[in-house]
Amino acid sequence: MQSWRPVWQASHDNARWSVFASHCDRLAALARDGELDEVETAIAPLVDLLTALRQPGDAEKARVDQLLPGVFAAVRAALSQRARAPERSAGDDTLPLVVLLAKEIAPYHELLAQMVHYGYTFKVFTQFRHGVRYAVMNRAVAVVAELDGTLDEETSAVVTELNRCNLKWFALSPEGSFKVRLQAVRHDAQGFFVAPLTVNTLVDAVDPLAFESKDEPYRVLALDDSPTVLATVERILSQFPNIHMRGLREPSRILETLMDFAPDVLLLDFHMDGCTGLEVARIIRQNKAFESIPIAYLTSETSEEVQQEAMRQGGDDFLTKPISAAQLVNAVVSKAERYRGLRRLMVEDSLTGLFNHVKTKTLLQQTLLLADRQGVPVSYAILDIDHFKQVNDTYGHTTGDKVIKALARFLRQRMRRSDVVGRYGGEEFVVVLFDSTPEDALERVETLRKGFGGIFHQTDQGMFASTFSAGIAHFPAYPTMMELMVAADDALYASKRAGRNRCTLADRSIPD
Ligand code: GH3
Ligand code: MG
Repeated sequence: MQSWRPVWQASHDNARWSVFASHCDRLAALARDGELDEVETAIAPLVDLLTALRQPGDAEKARVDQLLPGVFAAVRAALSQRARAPERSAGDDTLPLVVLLAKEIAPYHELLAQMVHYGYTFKVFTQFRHGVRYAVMNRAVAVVAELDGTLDEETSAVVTELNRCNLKWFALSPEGSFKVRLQAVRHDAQGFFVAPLTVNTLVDAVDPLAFESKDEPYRVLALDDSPTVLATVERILSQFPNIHMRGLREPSRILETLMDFAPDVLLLDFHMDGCTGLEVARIIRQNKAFESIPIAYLTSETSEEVQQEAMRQGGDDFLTKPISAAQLVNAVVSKAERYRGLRRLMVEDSLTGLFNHVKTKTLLQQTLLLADRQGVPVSYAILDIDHFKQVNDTYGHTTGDKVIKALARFLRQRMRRSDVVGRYGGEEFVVVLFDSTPEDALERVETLRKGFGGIFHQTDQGMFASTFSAGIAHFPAYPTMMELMVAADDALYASKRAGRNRCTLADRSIPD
């Protein structure tokens, strides 16, 4: 405004115009960087006018006079909006980000409110270009782009940019015709939603992207008494960052190394000094813990008969020397993948992917042993959904399952890596908090309880919220696994008796 007054006073003074023009450029750049859409839109015609200005005069002055009030109004509105809580975002910066590019914000208020309960920062942009820039700068886990039933030119440019930046995007369309789905697929859409978009659908789609298990590298143990063979295997496998290899030359150390390194695949020399690979395989298979670890023999043996006998005795594959890189890597990866899948099946609960009952108890026992050795406290909590039978009775079993899955997802997201989260069965969950005092555990479980109660579950018969009750017991106050479990169970029932939707701490104090 200060630079406009001099122009206004002398509308034929080019120097004054150019100071004013530079101020407008600066404001436009600020608006762009600050994603102040309204300001950017308001100032654009002014910048255009000033850029094209050759012989300024009264007509230009009148036009600027017309445009300026709009710019000021937009700046004022943007400033006051900044002062208030942001209207179009939910969540905080540490949570994974999902960006929605939509024509209007209003239809998504509910989604905005809900996504934060599911552990996401969620932002809606009506200016697609700004949304994309925001998504790129903040490494969004996913972008959802609303289509008008077709991919218009602007949306097409936007998703091309997303693809270029390696961001995953989903199409959201009012209709799901083959034609529009085909368009989306051709633009590398990760998925396709037909409006209206519900929080469950969105979360189910983006969860795998946000919580992609950063799988640890496959561990490969190679037992061979020849340093040359070990070096060759190492040279080949070291080119793959997702494979971690360890070499061993002494067969006598196989069991302790298996225990310590826990490989996903064992490469076993067929002929060694002092024993054969077959004998080593039999020793390994006699241990329950290693009865299903994949074994691939490294051998120069080409006799089919010998190979068949080796397979019969617990081998899974033969890699003939000289080892080919492709053959080795294929064998290692395919076997490791299958073995991991198998182990996962054995420890996971199929509905939720959390640890199952047996595995949770094993992990609890291990955690207590470790805590005892290190002298750190452990808290153990049992969570049970309140009136879950009513949920099933009112909304059906499938909705009941969704509530269980929602709680599982919620727990997984909110827990630390060192914590154990398991489903004990039914609507009962367990969390084991390593290095956690009773006060810390109570605070964390209370936060979970309140957060879960804020989630709305959508059904055809409307939305509802669900709660859980919890009981927490503490190690070493309850020094054995049995005592700990019984105490937490009693505390849970105290919560239920006291009216549900609360946490109770088992109250035995810690011995001196
Ligand atoms: P409370 O507040 O006392 O815990 O009451 P509640 O209704 O939650 O407890 P109750 O033990 O009476 O009922 C639990 C119900 O959970 C009964 C069972 O049919 C149901 N259930 C158990 N496992 C599953 C499951 O995997 N999926 C679904 N949908 N329901 C399950
Ligand atoms: Mg229950």
